[in-house]
Amino acid sequence: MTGRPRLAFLALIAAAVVAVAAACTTGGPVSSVTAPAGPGPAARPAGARDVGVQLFQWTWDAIATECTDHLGPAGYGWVLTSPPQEHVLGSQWWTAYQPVSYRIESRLGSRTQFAAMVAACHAAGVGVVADAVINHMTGKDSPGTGWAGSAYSHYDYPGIWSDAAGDFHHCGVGPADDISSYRDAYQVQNCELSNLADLATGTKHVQDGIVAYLTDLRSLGVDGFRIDAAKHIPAQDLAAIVGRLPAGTRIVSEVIRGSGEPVTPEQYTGIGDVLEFAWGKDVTGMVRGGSLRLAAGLGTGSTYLPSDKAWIFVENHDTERGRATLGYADGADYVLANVLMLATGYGRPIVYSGYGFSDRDAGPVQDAAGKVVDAACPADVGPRVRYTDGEWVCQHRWAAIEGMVGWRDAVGDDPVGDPWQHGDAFALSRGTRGLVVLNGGNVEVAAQVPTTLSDGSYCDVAAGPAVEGRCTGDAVTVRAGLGDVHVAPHTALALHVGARVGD
Ligand code: LM2
Ligand code: CA
Repeated sequence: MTGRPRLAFLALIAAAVVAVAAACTTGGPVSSVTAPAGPGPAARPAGARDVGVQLFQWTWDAIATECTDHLGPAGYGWVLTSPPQEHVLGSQWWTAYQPVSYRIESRLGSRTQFAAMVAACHAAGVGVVADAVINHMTGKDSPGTGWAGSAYSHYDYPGIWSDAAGDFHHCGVGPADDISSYRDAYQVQNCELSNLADLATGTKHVQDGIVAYLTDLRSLGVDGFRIDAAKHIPAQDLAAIVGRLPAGTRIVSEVIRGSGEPVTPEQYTGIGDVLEFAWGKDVTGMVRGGSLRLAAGLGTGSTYLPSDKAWIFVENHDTERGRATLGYADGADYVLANVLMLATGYGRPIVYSGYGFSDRDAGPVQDAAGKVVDAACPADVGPRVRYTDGEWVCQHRWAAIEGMVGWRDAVGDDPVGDPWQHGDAFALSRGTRGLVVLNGGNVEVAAQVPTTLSDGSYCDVAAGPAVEGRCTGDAVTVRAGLGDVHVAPHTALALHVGARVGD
């Protein structure tokens, strides 16, 4: 694992914080910046803070508050937002994936709110990655009006794109130009994904428009982009677009690995980082099958993207709806998968945070005008296996997950040590700074686990973070290289140098 990309990202956030400070003194649009609630980025070990959180369908105002009050203090490095551009009307969550224009006006908030959110997150030491929908426009066959009032039809977006200007692909496959085979690279990149008007991303005009949109978001302070549907954009087109963005723009391409498919995640590593979908899929099978130790080794083989290019996740908004990966309804297994993700040395982790739903299409709670209501985490923060429709799950605040984010922050780039196994229990260490013990079995494990942590008393941060030297959960004693641990069935225990009792 290399530390350099993390350091670069950290430097980027630091630069952004300085830029925000400058904007404040000159009376810029970010006057409502609040001071960070926790220690600033400088107080943290260099190279850490690589954990992201996808706050799916959270409004800009709600993200701003969360950055200040929770994400920064907990040690999250960056937040992934839902798409910020104008979109089609409708109550479903996926309206965000049908752009009507590149105005930063959506039911998640206005341009001003978006800029204020970025500023607040930066002030809390949290970077911002926006979901960029640039492969396509709408999938509506009849004309309509977007969220911000822009008129459009399927292949005509006044002032932006039109068929007359040659801005759309028409691949000539089937009656509707839809992708029918993922084994055909031409179709995947030139036909339509679910009827969504496919932009001719190879043309200069289209590239100019997309560069203008992404550059505009960068001017609002955004650090980087998740490139939605990157698999459907030829890598050379995406490279041409990204090559024109301001230096330091963070890119993570969404290229879903599919067996036998000609378009692969590896083809996009020259452009930036790439989401490694195989990790979440594989961890799901291994945790369900009780193979925690195997799961901890994921990524050490050669079938995944190189570690320094890969971003991993247990689930995202699509896999959650496809039920292909573990989710909150899986209870303890889901928590263990998240602990493994945060403990591993492979890739960069993204924690997912969504809302309860019984209908796959159901959007988040909206007011009478269709604006999304600000997220509020339940008083009883979880984990639970049941959430009512629209209730915010707030996985990122669950004790074991939040505690492990702090753990990862503390262990930084320390290497993964030799694994230890004892029945259904399994331990993983990171250098001399952290130890995690997972119990995948049905009985409590009581054991003396070898550790390179120095002698002392440590808080089990999997039960929640340490606050001013006091533990939320139990304290664990380390003496002569052995940790005296008791781990309940299907739970984890985590110790690190930054959470010693009394410090
Ligand atoms: C993605 N990544 O590549 C997003 O992560 C995924 O959530 C998006 O699909 C997809 N690509 C397009 O950006 C979602 C959702 C679809 C939805 C589309 C477009 O999963 O169900 O499609 O957004 O809003 C919907 C309808 C579909 C219809 C389409 C066009 O479900 O039946 O197709 O709109 O009107 C005729
Ligand atoms: Ca395409």
